[in-house]
Amino acid sequence: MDGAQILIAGIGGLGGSWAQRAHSKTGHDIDLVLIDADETTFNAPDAHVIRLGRDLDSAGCAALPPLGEQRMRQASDVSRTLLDGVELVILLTGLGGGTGTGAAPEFARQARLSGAIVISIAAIPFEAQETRVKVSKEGLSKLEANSDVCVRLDLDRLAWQARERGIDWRLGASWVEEFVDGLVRTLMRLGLINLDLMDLKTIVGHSGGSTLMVGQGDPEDANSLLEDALSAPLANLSLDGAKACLLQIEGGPGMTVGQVGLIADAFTARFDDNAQVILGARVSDDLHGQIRVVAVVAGLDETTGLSLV
Ligand SMILES: Nc1nc2c(ncn2[C@@H]2O[C@H](COP(=O)(O)OP(=O)(O)OP(=O)(O)O)[C@@H](O)[C@H]2O)c(=O)[nH]1
Ligand SMILES: [Mg+2]
Repeated sequence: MDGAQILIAGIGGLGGSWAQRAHSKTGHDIDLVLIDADETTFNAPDAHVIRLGRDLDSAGCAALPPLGEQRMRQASDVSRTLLDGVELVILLTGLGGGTGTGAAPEFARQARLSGAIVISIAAIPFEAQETRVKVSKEGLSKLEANSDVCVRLDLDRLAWQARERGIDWRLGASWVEEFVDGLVRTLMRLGLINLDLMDLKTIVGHSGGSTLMVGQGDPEDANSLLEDALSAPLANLSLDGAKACLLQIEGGPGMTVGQVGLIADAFTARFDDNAQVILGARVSDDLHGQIRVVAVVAGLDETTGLSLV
């Protein structure tokens, strides 16, 4: 996908900080936009900024999603200019507040309208934050309706994993950075077998739930790689019966066709018998003795695997 235009968008406080971190990891060929009503989010010199509302203060959209949505609509001229020529938007947001919950689905809608594929990564509030969970649900269904792929991140699981590593949960989001980085690399670099945006479009065109996975590990141990990918803090991830998948396998110079085959088998074992799998493989000098797998999985049964309870 040479020369494809990718935009990372961070919406609201949490989404903005994740987007900044993901952007600094992925490098400079990719644009970043931060969207918020809260001025404190905009401390990245290389970012485009969409300010929501005139009277900016640190109150954000005061946990009012309709306000976030309305302000995003009012900014549609600015979005249109920014989205011109963009082929893929990777949208990061935390649901449950006003800005992310209200503005993210509207920005996703605007991005799709301008012809981009939209992959959203949305954090679901901690279970204990009951009001926020309630607020997030409406935003989530709108965001799913307006995205090609919507990945749900479970903050409880993310926090638990961060605690295990002894870091603050907000910093524990290195997982988010790796995830975005893996996805961008998959789409930007040329592989042994070439994957491109049309392949992604084909896969996300399948109806049903969809998600994304990234795993890294020992080339000889396909099952641990799959486990690594499944240990991601995604909400209720299940691959059973998936109907389509874009699978990119990236390894060091010693990677063999046999390893690629075994890994592809492990990742697709629980898919539907007739699943459409598009496989890409590439050799990267920076991966010594390691393999990284990125999978965009679609056509999931929404009622079983991915329901938000
Ligand atoms: N416990 C806790 N949760 C947080 C914190 N910051 C963010 N979150 C979670 O992340 C979600 C989104 O929060 P923000 O990104 O700050 O919200 P926002 O989109 O900026 O919305 P507004 O500020 O209300 O306009 C919340 O619903 C919480 O679940 C925090 O400091 N503590
Ligand atoms: Mg905020």
